[in-house]
Amino acid sequence: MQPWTLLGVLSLLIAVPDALAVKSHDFKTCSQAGFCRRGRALSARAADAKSAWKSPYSLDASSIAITPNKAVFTAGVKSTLYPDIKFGLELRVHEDGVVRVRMDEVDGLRKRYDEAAAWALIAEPRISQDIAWTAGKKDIRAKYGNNEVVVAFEPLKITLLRGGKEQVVLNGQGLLHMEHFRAKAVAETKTEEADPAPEQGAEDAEEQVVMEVKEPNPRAWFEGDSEDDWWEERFSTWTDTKPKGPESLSIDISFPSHGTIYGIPQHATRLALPTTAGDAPTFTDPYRLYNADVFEYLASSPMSLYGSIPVLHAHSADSTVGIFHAMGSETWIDVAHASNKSTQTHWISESGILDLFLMPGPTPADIFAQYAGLTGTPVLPPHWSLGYHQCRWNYISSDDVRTVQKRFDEEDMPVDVFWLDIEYAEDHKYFMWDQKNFPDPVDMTNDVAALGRKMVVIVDPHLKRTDNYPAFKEASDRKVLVKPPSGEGEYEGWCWSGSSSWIDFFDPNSWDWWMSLFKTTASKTGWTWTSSTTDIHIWNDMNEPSVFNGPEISMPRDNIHYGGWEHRDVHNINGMLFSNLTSKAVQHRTDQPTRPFVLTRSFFAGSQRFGAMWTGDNLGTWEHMAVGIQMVLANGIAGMSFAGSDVGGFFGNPEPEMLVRWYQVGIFNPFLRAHAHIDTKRREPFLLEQPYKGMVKDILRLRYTMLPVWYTAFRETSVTGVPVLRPHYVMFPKDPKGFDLDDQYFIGASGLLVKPITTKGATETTVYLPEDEVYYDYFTHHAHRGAAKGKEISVQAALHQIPLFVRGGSIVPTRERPRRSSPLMKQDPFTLRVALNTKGSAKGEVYLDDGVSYKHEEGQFVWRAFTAEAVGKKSVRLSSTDLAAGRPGEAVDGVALTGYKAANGFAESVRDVRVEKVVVLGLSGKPASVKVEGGGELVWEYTAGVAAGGKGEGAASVLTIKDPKVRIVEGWAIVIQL
Ligand code: NBV
Repeated sequence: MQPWTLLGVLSLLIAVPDALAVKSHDFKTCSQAGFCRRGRALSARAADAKSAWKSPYSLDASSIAITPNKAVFTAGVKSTLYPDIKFGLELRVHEDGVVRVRMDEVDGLRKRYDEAAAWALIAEPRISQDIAWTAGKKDIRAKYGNNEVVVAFEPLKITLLRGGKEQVVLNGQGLLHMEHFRAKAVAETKTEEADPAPEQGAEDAEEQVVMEVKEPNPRAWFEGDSEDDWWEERFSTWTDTKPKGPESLSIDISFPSHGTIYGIPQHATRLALPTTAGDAPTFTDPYRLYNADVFEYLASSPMSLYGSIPVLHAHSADSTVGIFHAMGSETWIDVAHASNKSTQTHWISESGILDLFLMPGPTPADIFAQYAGLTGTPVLPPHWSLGYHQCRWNYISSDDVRTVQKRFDEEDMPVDVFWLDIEYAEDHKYFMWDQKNFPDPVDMTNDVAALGRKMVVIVDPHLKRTDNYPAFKEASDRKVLVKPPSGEGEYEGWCWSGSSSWIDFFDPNSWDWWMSLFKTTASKTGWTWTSSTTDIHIWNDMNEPSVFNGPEISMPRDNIHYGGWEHRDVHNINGMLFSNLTSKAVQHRTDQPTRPFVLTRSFFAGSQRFGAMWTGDNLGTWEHMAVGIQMVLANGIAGMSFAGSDVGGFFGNPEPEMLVRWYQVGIFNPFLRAHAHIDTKRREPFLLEQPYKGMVKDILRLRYTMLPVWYTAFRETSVTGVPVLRPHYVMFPKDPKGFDLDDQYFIGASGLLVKPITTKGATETTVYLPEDEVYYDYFTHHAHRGAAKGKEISVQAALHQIPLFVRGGSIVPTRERPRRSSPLMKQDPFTLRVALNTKGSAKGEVYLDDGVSYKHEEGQFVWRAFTAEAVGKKSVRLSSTDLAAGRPGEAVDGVALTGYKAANGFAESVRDVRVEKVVVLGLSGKPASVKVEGGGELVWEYTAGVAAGGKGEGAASVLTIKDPKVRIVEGWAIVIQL
């Protein structure tokens, strides 16, 4: 091992909780990235010039070509600075109103990377047939619905309007700049000396400069006066050869009617993005999107992290609009507010074409649908993956795994999954078990699976370069490894496995082969993972990719991928392909596909279709606990709902109070996993002293009781794209008081509102109630009343308490029998919490299927609506109806719903599952009788209290119906006579 590698590895292994600090010098700031520096300098010049600034780009009206159906137009674009360079612009409006704007250089010296959309999009979007572009003297425009797109010719400016009001403006500030390809000029310098003697070479001539006579550069006003890092760029000890020269893309995107923006994950910051430019910006650097393995990242920073989704929402009380930029190269985004009602952003990318999707909204829900229409919805995960995952770097042997499982069982703590980090693999050759410590991987997995549990095992993308490692050998033989800048041979870098290479997943020749490795049965054609079982699922880490001896701990940008593209062109997409392929591999390792679980650290637009992500190596600090929530919310609104952060914090040794709070945060993340660095003390929940141990047990059990809520929320997001965790602006888009809220949020459409505590020593907190509605404390049933203009309430939040509320008007299905793992809950009865609203009604739903197969696509599922309605003044009717049957023509994942029927094997398999308890909160008085419609009196109890319909606050009235003898799969009604 080389000395620097050893140092690198050692520094990674040493966690110093007291002096935790990111190694900022490992990563570029904008001023250290040539193209970002150039982009910011451009906006500085524009700002200095104020109104005198004019974009040199204009549309050549004579070149406009409109397709015969009038739906798409193309036109030439020119820059006055480079009259000979041609650009092409194309605009199309999709059926759902999304506007796609593409611009590329035409007949350039080289080709710009134009395939990012191909990796992110699910299909070529359908173009609207109802749109007609009309070209006038100064612009070309198209009206559709309440929207209009106007493309002004000179200077080029593209505006999306709604109801005549500007929503999105491109190049309104004149910062569009597509650096065209050019030949590297031999510096033309004039000297006062005579021309060099003919026998002297050109190179010598360059060196002979005595005094340079500068010619004024007519383009300097726009692009600066020097070839700033055009042809070569250095960072620390690395040199990027930049053979293509400058090719960056700058574009300003303004939202004149929107004062708050969200999205562009992944950054450790607030959900409502703080400013990076303009007056007194919060951050001095732009938000960076360049997938990176940032060691000990800061809890508040615009620095890049492991994944990138170039999606942004701009929001106001009137409307929401969205942007998706299909861009795979490094991108920096400045954010400024011209006023508190408008936002300006400036996107600076290293390479690639302009391929921008304007999502017109006008509500957040519309944007989720529009974005899902482009890149797909989150996957419906295996049900067990919503349970608790126990991870650590590392469980050191198969016996260690067995002991940990035993301890969970002894303490009656639920857990679904045990994880193995990199030390299971011999010499970090993933798939290859370390025989000494894991002599019996299949038996170990079977022991775990005996209780319905699963294992997740890490497979990193760096392949140890040794011929006794089939994954490397076969990849090398197939020539599917990423190439060095020369384009010849195999790129070699350092990672856990020492000298390593990386598969080029852009190469289609790698796909089937990679998928074949995960087969658990032997194959005649190549190596397969026969020492695994179908109860093993996969964790993909280090896929940014992380390269210990590479620039910014990653791959050199001038490395070469399939098709001759440079790594810089595809860097942000690269990690996604690895985990997407792995997900497909796990899905198809059996003849009948089963739902895969793959966790990825790196991700891009489209990753949501394949698996889950986590927020990487967080620190065991309160700040990291808090920002983890904000990061998970931001991922959700960018499509990546299945997200969580390491419970406990990866680095450090959290004290018991922190650990308890972290579990409270974790159970309200879609993905719930505890994880810890190799140098930390063991901290499995059963190791805690009382009362902490009991608290964590209760917290985990709470998560398990709520699995029906989580799964139902996942069903919805897998169809609509509306995130599982819903921030206030998504739920109440018209309430400005909620726009900045990111420490409390709703879970799906369940009506559950949670505010996890992330401060030390807290005993109470405030919770914002956004409407004039009753919110019931989930545990105490205390009825809090909000106000039409919003209201803050104070609530108790001692260590054993979680501020969790049920919004009046919701019915929440839970399963309250403690079990050791989620599959053991399959036949468990349900409890329904009916939280009446001020009008005395409520609704909710539950979705169930077998949780592992794709039979739900054939109609094998149970999907019920629960409704409570006031019937006259004297009774409330609570009923269960079949949502599948009630919505003919609708489809789930493209498959028509068939509802409950005899052939619905899943419904059959749970046909005896009962509702064992119904709790009705907020009734106006003691019932006279409670009966199943057409049946006899039920057993019930009533505690008088505050009624939902009144103005009162305090303990709500509670009706508890015991065992109403109704089944979950069937229609029924319970009538409460008052
Ligand atoms: O594989 C070891 C760790 C893993 O535990 C962690 O979750 C990843 O984010 N991995 C990073 C590599 C090294 C971290 C210092």
